[in-house]
Amino acid sequence: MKFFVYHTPELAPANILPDCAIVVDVLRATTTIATALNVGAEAVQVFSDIDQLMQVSEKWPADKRIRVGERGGAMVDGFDLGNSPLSCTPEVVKGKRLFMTTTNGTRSLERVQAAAVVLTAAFINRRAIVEYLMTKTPETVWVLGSGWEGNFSLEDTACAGAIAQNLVNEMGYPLDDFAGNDEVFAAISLYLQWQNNLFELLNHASHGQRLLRLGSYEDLKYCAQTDILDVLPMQKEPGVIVKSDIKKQSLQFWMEAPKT
Ligand code: 3SL
Repeated sequence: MKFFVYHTPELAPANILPDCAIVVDVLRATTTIATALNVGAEAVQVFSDIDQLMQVSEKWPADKRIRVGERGGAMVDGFDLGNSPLSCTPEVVKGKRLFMTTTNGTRSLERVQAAAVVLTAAFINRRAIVEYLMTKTPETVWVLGSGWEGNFSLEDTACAGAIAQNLVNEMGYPLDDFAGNDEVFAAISLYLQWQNNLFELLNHASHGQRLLRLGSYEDLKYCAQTDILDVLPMQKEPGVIVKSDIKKQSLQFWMEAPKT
């Protein structure tokens, strides 16, 4: 496995795609996606463009859709929810499709949506992602941070490092063979520095500070937790992310396979 980290979608190479692309937007799109799917949302369909979201969601039954969106951290006018993962309770989202648009996370998803496998990751579902990679061992893996309007964000690269570090530990890969670019070393170092203080890291992050100004302290606390949800969000068709059970089937196969 060759593992690459790109801090933002703009930094990923053009015209090629990996076997498996993992999009990260810890604050907050991919944390919200994992949370919504974990409590029974039917799917999350992502759009970078608000008008396109309105057109597509208009055709969906009104009682089965929720429009979720933010710009600059604040809820889009006329939408049902902003992008807080804490709004995604079973009462609100179970059985429904979330039509989501966000400033950065949905753009990253669009950048890699043609890859063979597209997953979304955050700290809260890091372990589910690692288990998938351990069982499927794709040849090339990209972790794509979402950043903020083209700029680096601490939390996304730290999450990429959390995935890489856990994988290297579990699989015993020599780091020099595993790392496809220098960013992998940087991401692991960042994670190791902050792994026991992720909430503090999110408080230092520029988007964390933006969210705190908007009153989202509880969101930051929630997004800073590691491995609390066993959910694997996977794209089933371009832009449509569902909860996959592939990870469980594969892990069971891996554990039961006769050792040679
Ligand atoms: O930029 C994004 O995609 C968002 O997740 C930003 S926010 O945290 O919802 O404001």
